[in-house]
Amino acid sequence: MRTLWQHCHAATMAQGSYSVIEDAAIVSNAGLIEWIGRRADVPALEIAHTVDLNGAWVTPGLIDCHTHAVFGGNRSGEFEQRLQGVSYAEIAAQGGGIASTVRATRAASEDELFTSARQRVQALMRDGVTTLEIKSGYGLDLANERKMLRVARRLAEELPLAVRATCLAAHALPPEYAGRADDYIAHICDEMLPALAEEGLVDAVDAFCEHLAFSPAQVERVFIRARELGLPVKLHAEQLSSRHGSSLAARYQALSADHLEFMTEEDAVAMAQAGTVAVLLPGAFYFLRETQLPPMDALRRHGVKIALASDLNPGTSPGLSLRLMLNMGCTLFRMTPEEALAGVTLHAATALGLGDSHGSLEVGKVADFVAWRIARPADLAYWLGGDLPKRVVRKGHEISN
Ligand code: DI6
Ligand code: FE
Repeated sequence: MRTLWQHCHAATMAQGSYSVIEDAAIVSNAGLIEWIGRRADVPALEIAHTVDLNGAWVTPGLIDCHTHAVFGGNRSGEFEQRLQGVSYAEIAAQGGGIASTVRATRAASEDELFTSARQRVQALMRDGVTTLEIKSGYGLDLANERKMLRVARRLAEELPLAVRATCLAAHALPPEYAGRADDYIAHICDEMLPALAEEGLVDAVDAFCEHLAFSPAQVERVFIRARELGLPVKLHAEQLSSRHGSSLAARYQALSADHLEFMTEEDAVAMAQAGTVAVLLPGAFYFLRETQLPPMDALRRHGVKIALASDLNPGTSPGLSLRLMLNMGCTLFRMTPEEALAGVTLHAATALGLGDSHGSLEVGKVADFVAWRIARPADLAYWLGGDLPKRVVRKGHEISN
């Protein structure tokens, strides 16, 4: 059943630039984009429905390529502590931080996690998000990591959006392994990853490479196992210090390395050569009141693809708006609105291994798009969040929002 969407302008984001088509039309068929171009050039096809978009700007559906949307509890109490001068690292050392969310997540049932995550995911969807990544990493044992990943799968079944599930078992050391980080890494490699992969719960494998988490050597063991299992890898790297995790990620053809405030020029070269996407997370930078900026010039100079994401998590980025991240990417990291939009469309798709099917308005890609009632594409990065009038189309069907 073909639908013709017309009376719109399209920012197609092909090749990661606006690539505007004025007075555009889109033909969707069987969930895919069958044709896109100028309205005057629509081919003679049998059309079942015609939709008038009233002059809207159409962009690809937004993609949030880095979230920890499934978790128990929240950490607003730690937020208050941090505002009184206690650092994130100090809170972690006192048993708070990630460990406190692990306790709350382990204590929650799968249904409770599903219900709280659905609310947060629906908030992101109100910004036009049609594809989302969700990481585990607050269970830190087989049963609880499985519980989180099952919630991620269930969200995709019950909501009109695509979800990629990433296993982040190497997020933090669980208390039962205190002082035995290498043993925990062995447990991840020998027990957790094979079981979770076998159950079809894992689309990619991530780790946290940092002094307060895991060393590059430990991360590498996880990467080797992931690759043996046929799973792509990603990495939280260079968030609080430089450990060249992003170069390590590039050596394993990682889909992305994320955070990256402390990365070096050599890391950027390695990532460019490997095609590893730089996922920047301005919400965490802002919320932790960091001052070290990611090296935007080096990333641009070496042609690293740059994505932007919410990092939605209870500790460092309780961010429920991807459009707010567009603004922060521009204001804090000096991205252009065009770079920012590419960062939540085409480059975000690439960071999830979906670059061939999602992230731009091109023939053959999934018909996920948003028709925004805005004057110019830059409006998407201009407003500080809020609910912009729009219509959201997922796989060729309009969804209510
Ligand atoms: N970096 C982050 O910003 C989050 N995880 C990570 O590796 C923080 C997670 C948390 O504090 O709960
Ligand atoms: Fe994260």
